[in-house]
Amino acid sequence: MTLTLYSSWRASAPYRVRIGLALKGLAYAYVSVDVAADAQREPDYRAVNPQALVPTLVLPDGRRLSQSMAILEWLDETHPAPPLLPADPTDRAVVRAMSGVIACDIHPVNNRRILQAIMAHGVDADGAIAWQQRWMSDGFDALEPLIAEHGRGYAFGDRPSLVDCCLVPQAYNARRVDLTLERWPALAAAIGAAMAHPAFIAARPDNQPDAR
Ligand SMILES: N[C@@H](CCC(=O)N[C@@H](CS)C(=O)NCC(=O)O)C(=O)O
Repeated sequence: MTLTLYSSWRASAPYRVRIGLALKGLAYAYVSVDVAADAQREPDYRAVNPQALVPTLVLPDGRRLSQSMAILEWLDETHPAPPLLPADPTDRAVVRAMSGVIACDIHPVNNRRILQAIMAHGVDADGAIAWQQRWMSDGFDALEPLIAEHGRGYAFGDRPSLVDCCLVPQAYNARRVDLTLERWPALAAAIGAAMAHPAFIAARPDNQPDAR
């Protein structure tokens, strides 16, 4: 038995985990959940993940892990090389903080169910795009000086870390709402570097079996 990832090609939280799996060189079975059709809310997927969100990683012994950041930390603890977190505790805190700007402060307010909720309260399609651009811009404003300070090729240091696992999928989301990155040169450079890495190429949405 192997690892099984419940994923959806364009969804950024599973994209983070695909990057982590590829960086660790781990093979996995891919199960597609059609988030665009809200298949994550169907009873069969709720039985896998009661929160009705992707990703879920099913371990060879059948245990299920949810929440992309918990999954990435599990991957790093069980397969330490190459590391997703630096060795120094202070550096680790910085990497977690930079990742948290995306995973805790940008992504949750732009998630599908949130967009559906604000549109149900009268926000139109253009308003929903402006909403996403606003929160992404806020987060990128916060990340830019941190990447300028800590990045040496990648977002933190000279090798891919947890930050890049979050940043590249977030950049994919930014493109989907026409948010260009000229205002954030350090961030754009780190994204460019990571996107050329083979693990990030393998994890790309258009390289997934359910891409369309
Ligand atoms: N904090 C969760 C977020 C998971 C999440 O929001 N996944 C999105 C796709 S990126 C989803 O399943 N959205 C479905 C919905 O909003 O109904 C994680 O990091 O895994």
